[in-house]
Amino acid sequence: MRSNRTQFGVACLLLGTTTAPVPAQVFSSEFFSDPVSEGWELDQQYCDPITWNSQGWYYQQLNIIPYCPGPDGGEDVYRRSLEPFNGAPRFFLEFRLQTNGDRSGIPYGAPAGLALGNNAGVLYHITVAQDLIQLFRAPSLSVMLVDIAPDIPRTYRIELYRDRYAFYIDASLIDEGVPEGPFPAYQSEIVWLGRSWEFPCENAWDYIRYGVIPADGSGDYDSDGVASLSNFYFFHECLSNQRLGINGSPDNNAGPGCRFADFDFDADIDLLDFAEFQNAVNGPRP
Ligand SMILES: [Ca+2]
Ligand SMILES: [Ca+2]
Ligand SMILES: [Ca+2]
Ligand SMILES: [Ca+2]
Repeated sequence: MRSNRTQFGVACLLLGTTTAPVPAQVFSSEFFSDPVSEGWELDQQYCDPITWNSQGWYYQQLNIIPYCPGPDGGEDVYRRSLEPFNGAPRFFLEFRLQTNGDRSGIPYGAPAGLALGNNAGVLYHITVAQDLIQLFRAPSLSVMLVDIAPDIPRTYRIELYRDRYAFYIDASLIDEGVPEGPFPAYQSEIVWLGRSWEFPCENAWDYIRYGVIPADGSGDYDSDGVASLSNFYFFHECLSNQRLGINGSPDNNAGPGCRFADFDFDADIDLLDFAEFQNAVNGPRP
């Protein structure tokens, strides 16, 4: 039988879960500094990749160096464990990337790639060339190839639910289906890389974000239970039409990554949504 003291502790714990802020449920790397400074583990670098940051982008210049060892030419590879998100009932990954790399590298995981995976064989592996995307999920499933127009950055997004996965490029649903298994689960991780194969390439990464999908129309991008000014960075990105591939402004579909900002559920993010976001941040008027 529990002591009164234990019961009191349990009651406090229960009360605490309803009133204390929830930790942020989203990891975001916006590349205002180098990947390691933003929390990534450097996996490996081959053949002297040239890398730099500029105005919130991370660049990888990967060359072909004849005397270089290894089959892969230049490489610049990072990883992170997804253990904190094990069992998340709704999980997203979104990244924004442009490369000038040739599509001939795609069978070899070049010129740019990002993979979610675990030991149980659940895999979402996106390889990006300047004009072609490959999505590979499992040996038993056909490889998906999507042509894209070159020379602009694209936004890639995976959404994972218990019984459904979806893959988006910018605002368009490209593929959906039944997941091969739960994800993230035991020993899941994310790996991303730049790699040159037959040709040199330059990759530019704007951001990599992942975590719990925020509630639609909540303004709460990081799912910590409150819409706050820290969420404004992401709201403004959805509102703005100043960046290629983001469809801000009235009557445009702002894409799945902006559903959290769409307070009136009409797919666009406009000044009406902004007014609602301000109300959410400031709280209800007296
Ligand atoms: Ca950025
Ligand atoms: Ca928040
Ligand atoms: Ca509207
Ligand atoms: Ca709207």
